[in-house]
Amino acid sequence: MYETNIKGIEEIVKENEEWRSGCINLIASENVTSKRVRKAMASDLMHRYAEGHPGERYYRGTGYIDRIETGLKEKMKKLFSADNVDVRPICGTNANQAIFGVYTKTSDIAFVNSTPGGGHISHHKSGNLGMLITNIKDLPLTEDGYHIDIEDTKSLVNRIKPKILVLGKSLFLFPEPIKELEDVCKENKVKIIYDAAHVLGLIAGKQFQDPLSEGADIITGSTHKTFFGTQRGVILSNVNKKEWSKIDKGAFPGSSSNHHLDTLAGLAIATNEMLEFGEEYAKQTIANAKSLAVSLDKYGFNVQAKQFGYTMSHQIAVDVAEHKGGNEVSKNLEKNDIIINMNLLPDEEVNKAKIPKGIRIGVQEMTRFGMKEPEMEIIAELIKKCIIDEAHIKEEVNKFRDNFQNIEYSHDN
Ligand code: DSN
Repeated sequence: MYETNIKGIEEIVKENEEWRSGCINLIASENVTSKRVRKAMASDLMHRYAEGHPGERYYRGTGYIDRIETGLKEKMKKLFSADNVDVRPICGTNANQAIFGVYTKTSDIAFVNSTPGGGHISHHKSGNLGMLITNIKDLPLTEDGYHIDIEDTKSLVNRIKPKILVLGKSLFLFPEPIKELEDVCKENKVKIIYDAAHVLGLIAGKQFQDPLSEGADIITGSTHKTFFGTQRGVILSNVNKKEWSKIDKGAFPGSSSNHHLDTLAGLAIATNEMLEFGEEYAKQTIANAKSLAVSLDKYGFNVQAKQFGYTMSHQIAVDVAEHKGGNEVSKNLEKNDIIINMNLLPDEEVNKAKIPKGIRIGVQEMTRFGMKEPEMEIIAELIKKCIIDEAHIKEEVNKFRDNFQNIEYSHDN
């Protein structure tokens, strides 16, 4: 049913807010922002334009925006030990578009993670890389499906000589083999682009790999999954000035015009929060993911990558084929206010995307609400009750979630 009446729309917004506050959200690509970040977004900045760079805009009236953007860039450089940063992409896909446009021309070849292997849509034929080039090859995986096969990749790089190698993905359990592939890429003049959208906050918190120091040429990412928001994109790199000036043009005017100053101010506050609380938050997030994996395994769920300790990130993957697959499981959980997404697993065909056997679970949002290992055990038990016992648990979920309403790792409280 559609709502066109203003009051009706406002009512939907309110209802969504209320409903969400009772849900256990385990979507791996989302997070919540602090009250201070939200306040900065609901300001006059949302009406303004600021193309170009601070101090050299194509618009007048940007003095305050310039101060925010300059400060944000300095903080990002510090957080990621990067000489260059572009905070203007309005999302991760937009950041990827800026980079892909700089480093590829029609006849070039790219290596990426496959969709079942976790690769993001923007890296693929149907996404923005596919709009630039057609020759996109999937990186080979080891038998377990959650790691890139290093030796096979090295020989493919030597033989095929792609222009870019895109690491990082959406189903992202373990660090990528950047160090191991750095030499072969350098010898063959292959640029390593690392899409950190999912793990940006874990990198900022120094609990995941450090892509730039390990040999990646460029990091792209979104700023709202394990990072503290707002929904935007970022590009980070230590390439030389001449190369960076091409990336700069890729970001503007290449892939964006104005860059949404309300979310820019929010991101500036979120970045301060990351500098202050990022390490503690990232540690807890990863500990929570492991704890949830162990508890789900204990209840008999087929949690993936057990032989590798399940995960080193905010995510876990579960094969729920024996429970009617990811589509059914995610729908049943949603009916009980537990929100997750169905997900292809590495050994599935891409045409199964709407009926995959897997689910992907991310604990970063519930961690931000202050949950720790004991709460992960409760969440596992709730999932077990819903999926294995087929019990109605909505009220139990809402009651449990009631105790976790404050945004932690912030100065909200
Ligand atoms: N597709 C999103 C995800 O859920 O991983 C990222 O853009």
